[in-house]
Amino acid sequence: MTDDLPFRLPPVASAANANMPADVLSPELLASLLVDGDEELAAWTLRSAIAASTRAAVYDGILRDAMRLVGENWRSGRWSIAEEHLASRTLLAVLEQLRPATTPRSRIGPLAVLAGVAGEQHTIGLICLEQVLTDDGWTVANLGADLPDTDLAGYVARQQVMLVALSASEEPRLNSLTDAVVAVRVAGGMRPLPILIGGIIAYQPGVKERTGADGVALDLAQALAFARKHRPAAS
Ligand code: B12
Repeated sequence: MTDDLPFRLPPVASAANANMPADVLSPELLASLLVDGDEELAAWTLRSAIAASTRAAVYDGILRDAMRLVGENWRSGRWSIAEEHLASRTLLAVLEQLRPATTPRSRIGPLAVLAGVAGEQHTIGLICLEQVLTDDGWTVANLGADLPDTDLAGYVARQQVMLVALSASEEPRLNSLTDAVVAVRVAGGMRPLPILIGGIIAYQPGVKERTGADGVALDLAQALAFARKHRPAAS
């Protein structure tokens, strides 16, 4: 009997998804789906949540909370690195399924470059940001984890970049972050290139001043607001 289950199973007819209540998904349920490697059900529930809200709200909310639970269980020793890796791997596959459809608009929007600074391995937040900016009409080049500042600078110098978003987590990455900001400034030359910082390091007081960036975002909603504020007017 399905009533005994702690959650509802996906409807057989996909049209029924539109009627799914938004409160079906909890961070606990999502974390358990991810750690079980249940890509299909996790993707279905997240897709339904996005349909009932916005992508940024779902990623800033239930998705982040679910991964916080994964982190807490990992740190407390309840789950091992194996469980954390499976949850992260499943989430990466789910996010691939949830990618916004590519449209002609997404190829001609202003270019935003995203990167994890040298030494940084957390990439899930960057992928979430990539999708939110793509939905908002940006063309996004997500350069991924652990990008040396010289390579970032070379890319910025070669492309018509309109926004740079850099990510880092731990305090030891502060120097890499500052190096990356300086490298982007030099590569941008006379162009006023807005630089945004995100990731867990964004919670450190004074990180904007210490790195010389233009903005710091604690979540995707703030990142989107920064991107919109600095978006070049359509010519
Ligand atoms: C998954 C994970 C990993 C995976 C990452 C896999 C991957 N491909 O990304 C792996 C195993 C690689 C990893 C490694 C490590 N991790 Co880790 N990890 C996590 C975990 C469990 C989830 C992170 C995540 O993806 N969350 C989901 C996303 C959606 O949420 P988010 O990261 O919070 O991002 C939100 C915002 O910050 C923002 N955002 C995120 N990125 C960006 C970027 C930009 C530019 C902008 C604008 C916004 C933005 O949008 C998101 C949505 O709101 C967290 C636990 C936690 N509390 O978050 C620990 C955590 C981040 N890790 C931590 C640590 C300590 C490590 C290691 C040092 C562990 C170790 N001893 O090796 C290494 C460091 C590796 C490195 N050199 O970078 C600590 C960091 C503590 C700190 N900052 O002081 C945490 C908090 C765990 C903990 N409680 O201790 N980790």
